[in-house]
Amino acid sequence: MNELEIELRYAIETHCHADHVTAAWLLRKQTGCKIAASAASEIQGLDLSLAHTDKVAFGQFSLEVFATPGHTDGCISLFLPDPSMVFTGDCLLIRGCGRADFQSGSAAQLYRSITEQLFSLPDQTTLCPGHDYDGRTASTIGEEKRLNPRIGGCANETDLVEFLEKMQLPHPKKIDIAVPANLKLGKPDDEPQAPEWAPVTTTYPGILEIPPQWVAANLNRVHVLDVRTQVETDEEPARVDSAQRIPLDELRERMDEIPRDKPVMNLCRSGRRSVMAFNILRNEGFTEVANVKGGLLAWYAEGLPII
Ligand SMILES: N[C@@H](CCC(=O)N[C@@H](CS)C(=O)NCC(=O)O)C(=O)O
Ligand SMILES: [Fe+2]
Repeated sequence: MNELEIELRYAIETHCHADHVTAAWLLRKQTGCKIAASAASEIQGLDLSLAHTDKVAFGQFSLEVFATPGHTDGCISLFLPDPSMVFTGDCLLIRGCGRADFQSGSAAQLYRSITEQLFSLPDQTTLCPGHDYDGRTASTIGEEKRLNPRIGGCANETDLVEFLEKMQLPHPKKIDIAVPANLKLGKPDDEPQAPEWAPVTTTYPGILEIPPQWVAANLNRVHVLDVRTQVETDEEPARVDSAQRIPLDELRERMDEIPRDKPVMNLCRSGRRSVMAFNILRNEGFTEVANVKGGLLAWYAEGLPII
């Protein structure tokens, strides 16, 4: 999210899930977003309790809350009018629907939520369900009205109620872990600790990154590894004080020369090739290693000291 400069405003739970543990608590810890769900979900520790017809604004958009009970009695769906999209949680799924045989579910209520509320949205509305067990991500309201095998076509309430009763699905494999965890927002029992050796952040591909300003201010605590080529350093001899130089193409052979008593901060011209050095060092068992974000170009741009 940092990379894409996206600010996460809300993590909205459509209901208290029964088959996987929500990431809401970790997302809030990481980003400061607010966690929302319906009051009827009985989830504890919410920043925002939502009710039918509430609106959740973000940027130029606003999500409208629909109470769509049936799978659980706290289920909500979220409707975005333009572009027309609806996030249905486990109420209406792609060619399926939520089951109604646990967590105060009711098949009759589910029928009403789908037919009276979701099916009253425009046919072209994109439907994004909470899960899809076959990897599909979107459908439309019109498609599900026609083709949903449980509630599409001419299905009436009895058809759906009978269908759900007769399915006899096994309980979700993780229900005994997921429901209690989700009632407390997915807060882990053992909280993951931020690394103490440096204020690193993790990029989307899993690279630990460190701002050049922090490295410059903590040079005595870290080992800077400059992996530029010999030609580059001949042409541009300026370097970070105390930096060790090992060109990237010699790194694997010269691993023994890198001290292991301090965190290693990899540096190159632009911060691209030093990512490769990060991966090489990680494979060699270095745990406290990071990539200096933006490399020497960022170092110069920040006016940080060089020799
Ligand atoms: N195979 C899944 C099934 C989970 C399941 O039952 N999911 C619920 C949503 S929490 C459901 O409504 N499923 C509808 C269906 O499978 O048709 C698991 O064990 O985790
Ligand atoms: Fe669910």
